[in-house]
Amino acid sequence: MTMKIVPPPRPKIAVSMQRVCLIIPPSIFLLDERVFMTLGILKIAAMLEQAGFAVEVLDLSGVANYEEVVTQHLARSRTTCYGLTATTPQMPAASVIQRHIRTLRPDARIILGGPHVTLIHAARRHEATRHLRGRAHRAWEQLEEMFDVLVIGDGEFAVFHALGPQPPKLVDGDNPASPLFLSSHQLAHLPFPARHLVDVETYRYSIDGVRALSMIAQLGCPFGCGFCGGRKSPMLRRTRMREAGHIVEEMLHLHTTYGVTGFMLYDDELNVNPNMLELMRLIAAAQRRLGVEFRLRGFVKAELFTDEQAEAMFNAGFRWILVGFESGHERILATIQKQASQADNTRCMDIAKRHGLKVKALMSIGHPGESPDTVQATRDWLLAVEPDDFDATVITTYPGTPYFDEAVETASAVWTYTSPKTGDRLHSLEVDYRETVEYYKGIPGHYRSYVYTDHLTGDDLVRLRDRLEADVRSRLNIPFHPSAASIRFEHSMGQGDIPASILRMSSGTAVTRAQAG
Ligand code: B12
Repeated sequence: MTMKIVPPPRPKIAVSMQRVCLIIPPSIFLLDERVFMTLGILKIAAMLEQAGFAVEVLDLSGVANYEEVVTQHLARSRTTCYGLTATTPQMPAASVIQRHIRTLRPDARIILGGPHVTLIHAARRHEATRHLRGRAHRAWEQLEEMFDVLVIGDGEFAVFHALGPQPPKLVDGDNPASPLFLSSHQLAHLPFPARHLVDVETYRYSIDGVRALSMIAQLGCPFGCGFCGGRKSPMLRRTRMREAGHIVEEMLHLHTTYGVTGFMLYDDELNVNPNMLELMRLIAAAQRRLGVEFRLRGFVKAELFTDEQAEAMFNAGFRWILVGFESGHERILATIQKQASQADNTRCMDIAKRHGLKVKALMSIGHPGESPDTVQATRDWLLAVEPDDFDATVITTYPGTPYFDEAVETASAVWTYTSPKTGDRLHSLEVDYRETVEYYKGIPGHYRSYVYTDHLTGDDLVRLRDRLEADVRSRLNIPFHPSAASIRFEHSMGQGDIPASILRMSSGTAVTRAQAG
């Protein structure tokens, strides 16, 4: 099947920069950083390439001496514009990179886009509606000091405004009324992420032994879970769907370009898409045409899951699904605003098993009202439904989550969220995102909790999490994930160029391994 991809209209605004270096900061807290590439910034790269820009991508994922790489690059490159992407836990590394650019290239323009800046803005906007000037305002002002332009929300069109001769401090792609906010229709006509600008071979992920690459097929999740970022950010909340044919086209592109037959679909919830069954049918049909078998993995929402969906997913090549059940306790499920009851969750497990789909259950503790009893209930539920794999994390109250946005300061640097459903409380510590790497799913044994409840301290939560994981794994015979396999690059700083595993350029100027010193 070949579907004609209509290029989006070229942006009609004047740009003053023609060379752009896009930077992916490292995520030192992850077990292995070269598992899933950062697709958002590669979508920006694809738009810029299509518009004729010279684009470099500096992929610092897994690069231990990333500061040296940045300084080496700054010493040699003629680029005068740098675009960084960052989630909240990447901000400390992004801050270090920003400082190096500012010091060595005082005239360069530095742009920040991605989830962190988008969510800080959403949190600040919400504070303003509550007539507050609190921690989100403070975090926003820090970002304004550090960066020349802040791009929030969808970046595909917004980036061209950030590159204009006199860019505004804020380019807002997070407003559905703005032409910068993507519609479903536009989404299906944009270029695929410029994966050729990162070293795809160094990203290693497999599904049932089959090498896989990740994709984003749709955007946005309409639900209001208390722990989830972006419930007040249209970019992350409004669903935007690509046509099924366009998604399959991307799979075929990955199959022919990189030889993969595995696909991890990173959409928040595949079954909020009303056309999900059609998508599954098209994926199955594409395999029949090619005479190959695909293996897929993706997320579903428990209470929306049906036998029909499960059957269609199996026929499309899914053997695994991931489900954010979060808790085995009814009151916690209500507090979270998960919309799924324990019965829904159990039913979802049954459906998956009936259709040969293995389930990875995603669980979290540290919700408002969490207590030894509720953690025990989560353990008991897991043992009762017997998922094929699971993880359990301690929750983090990032900006832009209801747990952050709706909290009030109850002691110095302590913020308390009270559930509107149950009145249960969650306390969190104020964090300086420039300095503190705060994450909830990292290397087991390296957790630190920034939250506590009226019943459990932060240390209790970490201890109970560790015990829950060890107990359930041993009883269900689910091994711990191997941890020694991660790739860390230590780029040797000699006379040579930065290797292609770290730096790539558009227009056929990619540095090859052979050229690299
Ligand atoms: C896939 C995914 C992962 C994958 C891969 C991450 C990766 N390397 O990309 C894995 C499993 C590794 C992962 C891990 C984590 N994730 Co995650 N993840 C996602 C998910 C589901 C999709 C990301 C995506 O590709 N989105 C689609 C692209 C198009 O969007 P985008 O990246 O935001 O990029 C757009 C704009 O932001 C903007 N933009 C981005 N960068 C730039 C740069 C410039 C210069 C410009 C102009 C614009 C721009 O333009 C892009 C195109 O529109 C999102 C939720 C979501 N639906 O977005 C969560 C999400 C990004 N993850 C989240 C979290 C919390 C985490 C973890 C911290 C969890 C943990 N371990 O503790 C880690 C952190 C990982 C890291 N490297 O920092 C949060 C981020 C919250 C925050 N405050 O930053 C999100 C938003 C989920 C949520 N709703 O809460 N994650």
